[in-house]
Amino acid sequence: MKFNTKVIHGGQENIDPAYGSVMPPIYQTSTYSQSTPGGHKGFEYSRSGNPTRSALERAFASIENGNYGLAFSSGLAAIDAVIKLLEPGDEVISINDLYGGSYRLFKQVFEKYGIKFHFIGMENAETVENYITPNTKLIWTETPTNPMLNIIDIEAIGKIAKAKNILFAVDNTFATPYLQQPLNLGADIVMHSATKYLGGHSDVVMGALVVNDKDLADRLYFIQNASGAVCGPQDSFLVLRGIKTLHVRMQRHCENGRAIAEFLQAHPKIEKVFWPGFETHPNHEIAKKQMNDFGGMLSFSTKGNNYEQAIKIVEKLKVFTLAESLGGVESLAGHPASMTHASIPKEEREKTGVLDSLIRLSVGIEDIDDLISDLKQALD
Ligand code: P1T
Repeated sequence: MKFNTKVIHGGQENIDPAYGSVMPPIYQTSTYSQSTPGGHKGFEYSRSGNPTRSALERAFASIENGNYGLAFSSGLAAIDAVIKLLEPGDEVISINDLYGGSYRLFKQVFEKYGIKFHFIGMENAETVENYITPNTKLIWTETPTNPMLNIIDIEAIGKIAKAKNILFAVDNTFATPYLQQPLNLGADIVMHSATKYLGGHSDVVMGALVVNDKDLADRLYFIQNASGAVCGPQDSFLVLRGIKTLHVRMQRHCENGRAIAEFLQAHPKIEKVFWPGFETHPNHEIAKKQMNDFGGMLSFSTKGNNYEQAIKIVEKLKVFTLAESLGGVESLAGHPASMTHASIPKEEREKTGVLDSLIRLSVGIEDIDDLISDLKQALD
């Protein structure tokens, strides 16, 4: 199947042998009857497995071109499961520009358990090699990164990781598998905040992991069940429904994202627009190589690096909603320094460019004229 067919049918064969329903039933049950201990039809308790969640997990695997999918109660719960593969003394090389909540989980939860994190820029893939020690067990990256839209060469880092037998995980939340499929490029683990584009409608919080290796999948399934951060059947249904329109939504997100990036770039009050589609973006060529288009996320700063001015702009927006999160059909604006990335110390976040003047946009799929007029009136 090609991608646009997979989003609708991937992993969904024979979904309801009982009545042939086209969508999987929502199995709103915590447990399953057994004829004798162990005598069940494949499911015994919904933390361990639920048929609606299984349908979604097969869809996750299908769209990322992987063998095994796992669904969690949030994106952070999915990341939590990955880090629980490690042991005290292990080291992780992580991208330094990443979602504030991921940074907080690494620094404030897992460092307590003796796992060491190195936060570094990976725009030049070879930089990673300088931080590898015999204890390095995981390389963690986002691409495009949140919120600076840096592009990391997945294939190049995949080769470095493979040569040293280090696990390589890519948070594919911003790109989605419509734009790039990290497992095809050498990643071992793909992670999603499915809350975002996969769900697509800002009505559910969920996380996903997809892997190819059976042993790795078994270890993650063990953690998923042992730690228990699973999602419910109703939410599984919503994300399955969201995935069915991922390709058409992404197409429009990309079109609108491009038009807004170009509008902002030409605006006299704007200092800089961060969007991988510009030829002047430092890793534009890598973005072109590994992505099918450039997505609907962008960030920009206004001239003068003025906190009050940035706040005034986001308050004035009317079609764009000022809110955390991204990837829904509606356009959202955020102020990373005080919202999504407030858990990263100011000194650390400013090193990666998350200044007080930075505004992040999740460009939705509304009419482009309304979106541009809205930005224009707010900037004026
Ligand atoms: O919010 P949750 O579903 O737990 O996912 C966390 C997460 C992980 N990775 C990336 C790249 C993310 O953007 C997120 C969540 N991000 C936001 C809420 C935000 O507004 O950036």
